[in-house]
Amino acid sequence: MAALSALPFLSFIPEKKKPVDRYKKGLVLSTWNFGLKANAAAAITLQNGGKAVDMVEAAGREMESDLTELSIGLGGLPDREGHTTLDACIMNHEGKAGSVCFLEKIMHPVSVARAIMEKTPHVILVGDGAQQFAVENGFSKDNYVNPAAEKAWKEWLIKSEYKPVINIENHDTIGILAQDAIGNLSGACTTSGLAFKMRGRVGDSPIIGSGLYVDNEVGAATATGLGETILRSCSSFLIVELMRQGKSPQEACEEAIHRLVKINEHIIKIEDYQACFLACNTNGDVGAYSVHPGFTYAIWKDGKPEVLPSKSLLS
Ligand code: SD4
Repeated sequence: MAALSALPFLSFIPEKKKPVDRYKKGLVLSTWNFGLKANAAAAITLQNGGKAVDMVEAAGREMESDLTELSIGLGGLPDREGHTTLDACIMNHEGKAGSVCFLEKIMHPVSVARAIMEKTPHVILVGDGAQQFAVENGFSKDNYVNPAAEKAWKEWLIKSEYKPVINIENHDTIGILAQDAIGNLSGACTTSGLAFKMRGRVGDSPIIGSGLYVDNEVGAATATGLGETILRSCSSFLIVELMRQGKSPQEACEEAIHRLVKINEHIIKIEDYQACFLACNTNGDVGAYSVHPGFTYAIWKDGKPEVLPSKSLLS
């Protein structure tokens, strides 16, 4: 059959997006040094023909499978009562999103988020309801407790002082952005949230628009750091909107950090929190910026893996 566009009277029908050279090798970005490992999993998925959404899910699962990791998945540091509770989300190139909050005893929250996105009319499921949905959809319950996380919690209980320290393990969510072989974008975020948080606390990471946002016509952004500061400023949505207005990913991340600092000015001292953003646009340009130095991100581009330091507002 002749291609539709070959028929003159139908020539206004847009061509379906085809792989073009610029996208052939794809792009993966992940927060922090450990993103290298996540990016490698996404790259393999791309090479096996996976779409952007498959790439970000594979990257998230890679990190969730590491049970020694103290800030992601079942090995993560617990809340004040000793329970590890997980937050994750995913967003695809069609603007579909799924999110899971306050999930316990399930190994792969990012995949539960994807199942919510694909199988339900909802965006967010939380707590027991999220766990019930997960089990009904074939995820098994897992009672794993990371001995190192349990030990850290017992030590924390001695003083019970809630004081997140910037740039250390309890600040290491993974946010992942990927562009596939046809240029589509997707993103995911997965975390055990802040260590020793109040029971029931949910951070920015699973909240669409705060910890993650993807708009396939513009770009994508993700965040890490003290979730409360990011939640107050809807940062990932803001970054994408700034890019829509013509800013580069770097300019958008910088402006979003300025806005976050201003919004949080009277709430928390700047020396007491870190907030970090990572973004890309549809051309594959990348931006990263944080309040304090110390934020790093992993990039996989043109087949080359690298970890780069982000610029920061303060030195
Ligand atoms: C949260 N934003 O739960 C997450 C924590 C984080 O690096 O990003 N740590 O607030």
